[in-house]
Formats: sequence, structure tokens, C-alpha cells
Amino acid sequence: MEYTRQNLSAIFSNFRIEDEVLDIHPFGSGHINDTFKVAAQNKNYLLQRINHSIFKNVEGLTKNLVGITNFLEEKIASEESQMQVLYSYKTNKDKFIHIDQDGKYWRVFDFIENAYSFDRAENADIAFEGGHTFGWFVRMLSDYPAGTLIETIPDFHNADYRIKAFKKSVLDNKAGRAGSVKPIIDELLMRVEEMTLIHQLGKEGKIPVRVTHNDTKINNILFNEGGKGICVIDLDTVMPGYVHFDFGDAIRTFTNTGDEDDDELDKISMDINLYKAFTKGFLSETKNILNPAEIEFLAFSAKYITYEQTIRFLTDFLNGDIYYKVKSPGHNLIRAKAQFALLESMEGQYEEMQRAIRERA
Ligand code: ADP
Ligand code: GN1
Ligand code: MG
Repeated sequence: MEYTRQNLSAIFSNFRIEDEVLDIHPFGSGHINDTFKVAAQNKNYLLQRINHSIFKNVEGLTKNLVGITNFLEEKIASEESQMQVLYSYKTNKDKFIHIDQDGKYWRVFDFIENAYSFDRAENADIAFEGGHTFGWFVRMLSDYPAGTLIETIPDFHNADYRIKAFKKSVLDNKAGRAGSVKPIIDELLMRVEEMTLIHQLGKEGKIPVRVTHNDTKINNILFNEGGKGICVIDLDTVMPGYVHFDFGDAIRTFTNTGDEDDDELDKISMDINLYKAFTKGFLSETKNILNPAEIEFLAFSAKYITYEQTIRFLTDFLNGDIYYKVKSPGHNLIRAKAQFALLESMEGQYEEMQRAIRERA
């Protein structure tokens, strides 16, 4: 369905909001949901379609979101923190979700004003603040009852599952693309054993299950004009996980000197100074709650999540682009190559990455 101002306004009118819509336009650069900024007479709102083919249990997801948001709101009030939470509006039927005539799922949040998200960290201050903010999130939720959360996407960061799906996409070769990308497939298969480490530590009980965000991309923090993190957004994947998922995905996105889908591979590298700044911020919030094994494998988690992201993009390329939004038929391959270049850069600096963690812990 083409989204028009008219049909988006009609969807928005199902929410219990007394305001007059002036404008609605697409917003942000997420790969999964469809996001729109609604400018209205009194204030702005964020209208979002949840990708229901990826998030199968929207009701459970919404319950997670409301539970987490209320919990954070109380803690923020008691700590007198500057952090904000996402405020969700209810529909005229007293639900947080409106299901439209095509069976699509919609929600509305307050638009957080004077806030910015970035796709890259411009300097070490932003990386430090990012580490601080995602570290804060892990610390805040360290006493959240994890058992009450549903798994919105089962096996989301499960290495065994991701590797199996990758191997299957190579064998099935659904889009007939596997032959053209054999060198990168071989490089990735060579690393399979190494990349199950976090999963293994979890199975052995050496690292605890926590409530984690699981999508700690740089653009899932809103920063204020002074560069302070003021809100952690995109809470759809908040569920039980290991701290490594959050640290790793943040390093993948906060330290890249190129874009996630850069086709100029020589622009891509992991900037060790941004890594150190992020780590400093993250550990300033978390070092008293993490156990020694969690800390020891933080540097590794950056390699793991970057590897996982490489195989996720390549799997989608081989399956014919069925998961991520793409701008062209080769987009997922460009992304996979870019992520692999980032992984190689991390591999080249791994000892220094480990040293930086030891020095700050
Ligand atoms: P996706 O799952 O597609 O990444 P997000 O929830 O992250 O969707 O939203 C996409 C973008 O919209 C974010 O990167 C951010 O720039 C912006 N955004 C999201 N929520 C808000 C909000 N409440 N206020 C202001 N901007 C927001
Ligand atoms: C997706 O929705 P967005 O753009 O924040 C994806 C993440 C990937 C990321 C790669 C639910 O995140 O897992 O790491 O793209 N989200 C989901 O940029 O799959
Ligand atoms: Mg997002």
C-alpha cells in the first residue's frame, strides 16, 4: 500500500489524541518498521507501523514495551535523572495498537523534541555518551523480572541458529546468487567455530541472562543538543539476553569510520579511539554489576555481533531480500561486505581492544 497523507491521517485518527494534523512524513533510517513524524497543531507525534511479518507477537511485544517503560519511568523519577521514556498513546478502543483494514499494526509515541539520532559517531564525546547511555539501560534493567518478558524474536542473537540459517541459505540458493559470492561465504564459514563462544559461555552458566536491548545501534539513542543521551528507543527487541549483545552491537555501529552499507571498503575501519571512549562510558555504568567473565569477553562480543550481522545480511541476500528493507537488489551484499571489512579491522586490532577493557575494568 502506498502511504499517503490521507490514509496515514486516517490511521492516526484511531488514537485518542485531540489535535489537528498538519503534516505527516517518513522519518528515520530504520531497516524494519515504517516510521512517520506527525506534525499537529499542539505538538508532534511519531506514528509507526510495526513489521508484523518479523514481530509475530505484537501483543506480547507491546506488553514488554509497556512493562519496561513503566519500570524505567519510576526509576528515572526516583533518581531525578534527565533520561526520558517513550510515551505511548492509546487508541479509541483503549489499546496501544491499532490494527488497520489490511491487518497492519500501528502505534503512536510522543515525539521527543530537540533530540537527534546519528548513524555514525562524529567524535569520542558522542561515543562516551553512547556507552554511558546503553550502560545505564543495562544497569537500570538489571533487577527487572526477565521471566515476565516474551521473546519477541526467538533466537535473535543465537549463534547456532544464525549460522544454521546462513548455511541453509547457501545450500538452498533460492535467489541463485550463491555462486557469485563464494569467496565471502568461505571466509565466513572459516570462522564458524570461533563465533559460537558467547553462546557456549551462556550454556555453561558462566555469563548470566539479563534484560538486554538487543538492537543497540547508534541511532537507537536520542541525544540532546548538548550531546547527552536522553532516551533509549526502539525497544521491540528488549528481551532476555547477554550483555555482550548490547556491547557488541553498539561497538559495531559507534566505531565504524564508514557507513553500515559503504561500498567504498577502504573507508571502513574500527576506530580504536571511539571504541575506547564507548567502553569507558559503558563500564562507568556497568562495571559493578558485570561478572569477570562478562567483562573478559566484551571485546570478543564486538567481533561476534559484527560477524552475526555479516551473515544476517548475506543470508538475506541469498534468500532474495526478504527481511531487510533494500534500496537495490545488491544492497544486502554491499552491507555484508561492509560488515565483513569492519570485522577484519576488528580482528587486526583485537589485542588492543582487549587491553582497553582490562585497563578500564
Ligand atoms: P526502526 O525499528 O525502524 O529502527 P525506530 O523506533 O528506531 O524504528 O525509529 C526510527 C527513527 O525515528 C529513530 O532512529 C529516531 O531517529 C526516530 N525516533 C524514534 N522514536 C522517536 C521519538 N519518540 N521521538 C523522536 N524521534 C524518534
Ligand atoms: C535492524 O530496526 P533497526 O534498523 O533498528 C535489525 C537489527 C540489525 C539492524 C542492522 C528487528 O534494526 O537487528 O542489527 O537492522 N532489527 C531487527 O542495521 O532485525
Ligand atoms: Mg531503530
